[in-house]
Amino acid sequence: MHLNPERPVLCVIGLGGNMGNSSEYLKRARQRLSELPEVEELAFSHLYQSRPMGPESQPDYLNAVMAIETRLPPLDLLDRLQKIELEEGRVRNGERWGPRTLDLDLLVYGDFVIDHPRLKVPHPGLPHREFVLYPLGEILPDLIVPGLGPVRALMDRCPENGIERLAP
Ligand code: A4P
Ligand code: MG
Repeated sequence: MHLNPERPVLCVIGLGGNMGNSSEYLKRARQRLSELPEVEELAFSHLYQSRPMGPESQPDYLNAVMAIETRLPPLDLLDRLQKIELEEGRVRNGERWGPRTLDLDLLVYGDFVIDHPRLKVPHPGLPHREFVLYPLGEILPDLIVPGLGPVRALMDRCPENGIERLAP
C-alpha cells in the first residue's frame, strides 16, 4: 500500500487506557500527537469513563478521540502511534483486550477503506464500541464513516453501556 496523500487528510485517533494515571497518559499522548511535525490537531473530545470491554477483572477505562489533519501515509501514522504507545510504557503481553497504560487506534483515515495485514481502517470495532462512538459523535457529529454510514446512526444503534462523560 503506497498511499501518499497530496493534501492533508482528516483522521480520527482513538485513545484509551486503564493502568496508572490514565488522564495523564491521555493528556501526554495528545501533546505528543499534536507535536508530530506532519500532524495538526483539529479537535479533542472530553474524557469518557467506560466499562472494560474484554476481561471484566480490570479497571474501568478512560477514552477520548482526537481529530487531526495529516499528510502522513496511513502506515507511517500507525508507526507513530505505536512508537508513542511503547514510549508511554505499553507492554504487549499477548492478553487480548487486557489492561494497558495507553492504546492508540487509527479509527478513520479520510475516505479510505484499508485492509492491510497491519492496518484495518475504519477500525473494525468502531461500530460496536460506545467508548469510540460517543466521543466521536461529540467532536464530529456529521461525519460519515466510510463504508459504515453517519456517526449519529451508528450511535443510535450502540447502547451507552454506562459510559460517562467526565468534566474537563
Ligand atoms: N491494527 C490493525 N488495524 C489497526 C488500527 N486501525 N489501529 C493492528 C491500530 N492498530 C491496528 O493491536 C494489535 C494490532 O492491530 C497492531 O499491531 C496493529 O498492526 P495492539 O494494540 O497491539 O493490540 P490490542 O490493542 O490488545 O488488540 P486490539 O484487538 O486492537 O484491541 P483494541 O481494539 O485496541 O481494544 N475497553 C474499554 N472500555 N475501552 C477501551 O479503550 N480497549 C481495548 C483494546 C479493550 N477493552 C477496552 C478498550
Ligand atoms: Mg489497539
